[in-house]
Amino acid sequence: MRDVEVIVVGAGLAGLRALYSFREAGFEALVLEASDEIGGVWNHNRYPGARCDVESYDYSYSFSPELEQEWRWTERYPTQPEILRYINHVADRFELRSRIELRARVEAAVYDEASATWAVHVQGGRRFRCRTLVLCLGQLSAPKLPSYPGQSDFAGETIVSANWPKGRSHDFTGKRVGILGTGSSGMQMTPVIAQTAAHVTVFQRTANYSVPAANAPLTDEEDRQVKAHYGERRQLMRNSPTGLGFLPGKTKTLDAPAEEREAVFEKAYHRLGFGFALTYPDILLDEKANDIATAFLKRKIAERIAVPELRDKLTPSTHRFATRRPSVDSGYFEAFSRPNVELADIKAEPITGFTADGISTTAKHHRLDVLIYATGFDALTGSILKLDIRGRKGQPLRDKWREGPLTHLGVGTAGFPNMFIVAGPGSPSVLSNVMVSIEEQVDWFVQLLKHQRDAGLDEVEVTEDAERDWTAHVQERARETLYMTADSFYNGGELPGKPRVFMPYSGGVRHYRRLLQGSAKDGYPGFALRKLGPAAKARAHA
Ligand code: N01
Repeated sequence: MRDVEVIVVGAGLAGLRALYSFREAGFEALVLEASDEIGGVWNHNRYPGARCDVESYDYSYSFSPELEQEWRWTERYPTQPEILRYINHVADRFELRSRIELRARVEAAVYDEASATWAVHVQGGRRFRCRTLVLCLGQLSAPKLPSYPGQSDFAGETIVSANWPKGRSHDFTGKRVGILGTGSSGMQMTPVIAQTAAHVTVFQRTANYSVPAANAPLTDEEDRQVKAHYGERRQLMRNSPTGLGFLPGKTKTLDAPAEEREAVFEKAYHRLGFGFALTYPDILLDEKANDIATAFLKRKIAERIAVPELRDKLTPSTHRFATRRPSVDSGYFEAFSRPNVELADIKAEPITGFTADGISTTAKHHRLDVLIYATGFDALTGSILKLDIRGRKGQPLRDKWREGPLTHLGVGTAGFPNMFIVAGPGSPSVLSNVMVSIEEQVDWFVQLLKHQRDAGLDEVEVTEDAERDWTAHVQERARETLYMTADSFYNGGELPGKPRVFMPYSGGVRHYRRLLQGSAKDGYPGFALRKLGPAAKARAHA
């Protein structure tokens, strides 16, 4: 059993930021990472075309002005390899690697009430003991796969996009490739794979909204401009609802004259990516407002589809714009003009079975050499509940969250003292530029741990009253929006049997930050702060 003050689980963007900040505050922190490389989802999602749909300058750490000035992003939207290079640069630049244990898959964490410490069990038998456990497991990092009858009969190459085999070439020359799933991952990889593959079949269950990325190389002049005003840019991001730096317009959609609205939409569509959803403040709040934005986007999507018979099939019809996560794509709809790209509409013509050489639907048999699952994730709770986490009296977190996640401020849950979650359920997480959310929360945790250290407290634990109220508040805020009108990974709708509750906090990063800061200022209401007796202290140090 090795003793460490703070154990951080996961060496992705959140884990590295946590390690850096805890270390700077004088805590002895150690990161345990299951993989043989750092980077989290950016290490695993090596699929062709993988890139972030948040702009490079904003999808980066703000804690070091020197780092901001030194690093030179090359494109407006960064590719997966570039983000992974950035993450590795940060690890080297701030000498983080000596405090990261790779190939250390945490299987379980058990709270010991007598000593107020966590025992952390790593695959292979190693054990650690820590006072504080920080989960940086990623919000979209537990891949989910479908289970069609006979699926394992397929004898070709099978690839999971979220776990792209390291070193697997992106060249599919001569191959017939099937892509199952049309979320951001499927939409990003389709045009790229189509460039080399002999044939691509895209299996679509639900057509998805997308705004074109308007990606481009970043010029030296742009770089100088951003770096000259980086501080202001960060301030704008932190004070915008989503952390993307876009402020919603003040005029309501229906109050704007139709011509003006069209011009505003047109401009946003060609430049803002996700910002399109914020052109008017009520697009996600009011059905009539949403109808107008949705109609505009449907029209735009149809214009991008050259094959008339495909327009209806590829244009979303089952949900409103932005009630599920839209994509920001580079040439997805245009790819269907290529003679080697085919759409299999598996809602209209469902899959009937898998064979050694492909997938059959009610319409035809699709012969495939390679099948790529781009079928998404068990979002927000999947990565946490994969671990066997046991709190007071041995209560499994899986039992406690059976009806959905319960947290106070998204940072912790009652019965699991000294355990904190970064970018998890109950926080803005997937509804925000997650870099802003990560940094906000990590800084707050550091402040809390310093308070704990200075006051000689052994336990910090969310109270049941606070988590009941916060969880109700998260639902209440979601009910003010249109988010619950569709099944999505925001509300458990992505997985059969998952509790259908809204998981992220939709109140925006700015409001969320005020709540966190208010909590610290007021002495952490909603948290029980305890000193245990000398016996517990002795046990912790035994
Ligand atoms: O996953 P998704 P994703 N049979 O859940 C389909 C982030 N991300 O990996 O809609 C057939 O969006 C499913 O169909 P349906 C980003 O937040 C970011 O694409 O459920 N199909 C859907 O089409 C993104 O939103 C970047 O009917 C099945 C697809 O698989 C999130 O990750 C890049 C199926 C899953 O779409 C997830 O994106 C990539 C089944 N049984 C991803 N089950 C960035 O740019 C599921 N599907 C940062």
